[in-house]
Order: sequence, then structure tokens, then C-alpha cells
Amino acid sequence: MVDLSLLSKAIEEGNCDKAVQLTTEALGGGTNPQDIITHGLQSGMGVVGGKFSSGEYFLPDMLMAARAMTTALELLKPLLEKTGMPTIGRVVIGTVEGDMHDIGKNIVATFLKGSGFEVFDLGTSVPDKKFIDEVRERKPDILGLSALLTTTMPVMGRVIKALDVTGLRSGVKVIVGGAPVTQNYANHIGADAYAHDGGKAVPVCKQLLGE
Ligand code: B1M
Repeated sequence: MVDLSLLSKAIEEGNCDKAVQLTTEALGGGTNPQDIITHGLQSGMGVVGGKFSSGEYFLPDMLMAARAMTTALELLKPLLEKTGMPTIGRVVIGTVEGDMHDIGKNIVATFLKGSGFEVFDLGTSVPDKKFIDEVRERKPDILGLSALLTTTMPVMGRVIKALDVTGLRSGVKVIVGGAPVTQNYANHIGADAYAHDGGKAVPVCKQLLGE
């Protein structure tokens, strides 16, 4: 059984090879992929964020940690996505304009795919108009908006307003999330739902579909 605190440490140190090795060993030892994410990868990223805030880490440290985490996540993706179940709903998801953070959004997208949702991931720094166009064309049941910066959180409200103005709001449920986002903030900007993490996003999205 791999000690997931070692994996957390590998992410903290931005050690890509070690992160891949420990993730592979953890999977081989039967550790649940969700536990690997929560107690290994994500907890290491939490430490990185703290060290960046306190001035101990700089941008290159965050980038190395992000690379290590993204590479390790790639090993988990096929396991999380492999379900073979019928599609239960369609989701368009993206990180809002001005925001390049995508690791958490990718986890949410992967969890949703693994639970039977058809997911269209628009990527990062998605212009408001792109969200509107995709909602109009793809007619998703749910639009997912992710924001990691306090400066980009308001953009989620802007997208919701744009849905209103274009007459699309009533046809789509909006879920928001990201580290600085809260349930109160989601209510404040008129979102239909908020999820704290990828695991929570699945039942919340099912609930939005009335399941
Ligand atoms: Co940035 N960054 N970053 N960063 N970065 C934060 C967010 C920060 C908190 C770090 C800090 O200061 N402690 C800080 C924001 C401060 C603030 O706004 N108050 C910050 C800053 C300041 C910046 C820059 C401005 C730095 C600079 O340039 N001086 C810059 C901004 C660039 C931009 O976006 N325009 C920047 C850049 C970067 C990197 C590119 C180096 C890299 C991102 C790489 C990438 O994403 N591909 C990076 C990273 C890695 C971080 C931290 C360390 C980690 C983020 C992460 O991936 N976490 C982060 C500190 C932190 O969050 N502790 C930080 C792991 C991930 C699994 O968690 O993303 O929270 P998270 O996702 C979770 C939940 O939030 C939720 O589920 C996910 C999975 O469980 N969730 C949703 C997310 N989206 C959801 C959507 C949903 C539902 C749930 O529904 C749709």
C-alpha cells in the first residue's frame, strides 16, 4: 500500500517522475483513483498554494507542481472515464475568461464523464461569447463554469447574465465551482448549483437533471 503523503510530497516538490511512479504503484496496489486524487495529488497542490501565498514558492514552482499533477492525472483518467454506461445528460464546461487554471475543471469533467455525462470541455479562458454559442448550438442540460481567481469569479456572473440577455437561461442549468467559489457566491450570481469538488459535482449535476 503506497503512503499517499509521499505522493502529496512529490507534487509539492514538482517531482513529475516520482509522482508518476507513486501513482502507478498506488493503482497497482489497489488504491481507489479518487483517494489518489484527494489524498495524494490535491493535498500536495494545497501545500503548493500555501507556499506561493507565503512567498516561499514562485510561479515556476507552481508550474512544476501543475505539470507533475497533470501527468499523474493522465494515468487515472482512463479508469475514471471507463464506465460504458448510457449518456444521462449533456454538459458544456470551461474555465472563464482571464483564468488559465484547468486542473480542477479537468477533474470535474473526468468525474462527470465517468458517471455517464456527455461532456464538452471548452478549455481555459473561454470568452463569454463562446459559452453562449456552445449553449445555443449544443443545447446542453448543464453549463459548468470554473474560476480559480478572485478576479475572474465575477466573470461567471457575467456569463449567467449573458444567458439571460440572449434568452437561453431557462433552457440550461448552471453549476459553478473553483477554490474561491462558495455556495453563497453561487446564489449571489444566480447560478443553479455549486459543487465544492469533482466528487460532489456528480450528484449535484444528477440532481439538476431531476434524478
Ligand atoms: Co495559480 N493561483 N495563478 N497557477 N494556482 C492560485 C489559484 C492561488 C490561490 C495561489 C495562491 O496565491 N495561494 C492564486 C489566486 C489568488 C486569488 O485569486 N486570490 C493564484 C494566482 C495568484 C495565480 C497567478 C495570478 C500568478 C501570477 O501570475 N502571478 C496566475 C494567474 C494566471 C491566470 O489564470 N490568468 C497563476 C498561474 C498558475 C499556474 C499556471 C502556474 C498554475 C495553473 C496550471 C493549470 O491549471 N494548468 C497555478 C496553480 C497550479 C495554482 C494552485 C497552486 C493550484 C490550483 C490547482 O490546480 N489545484 C492554486 C492554489 C490553490 O488552489 N490552493 C493557485 C488543484 C485542483 C484539483 O483544485 O483547482 O481547486 P481546484 O479544483 C477543485 C475544486 O475547486 C473544484 O473541484 C476541483 C477538483 O476537486 N472545482 C469545481 C473546480 N472547478 C470546478 C467547477 C465546478 C465544480 C467544482 O463546476 C463547474
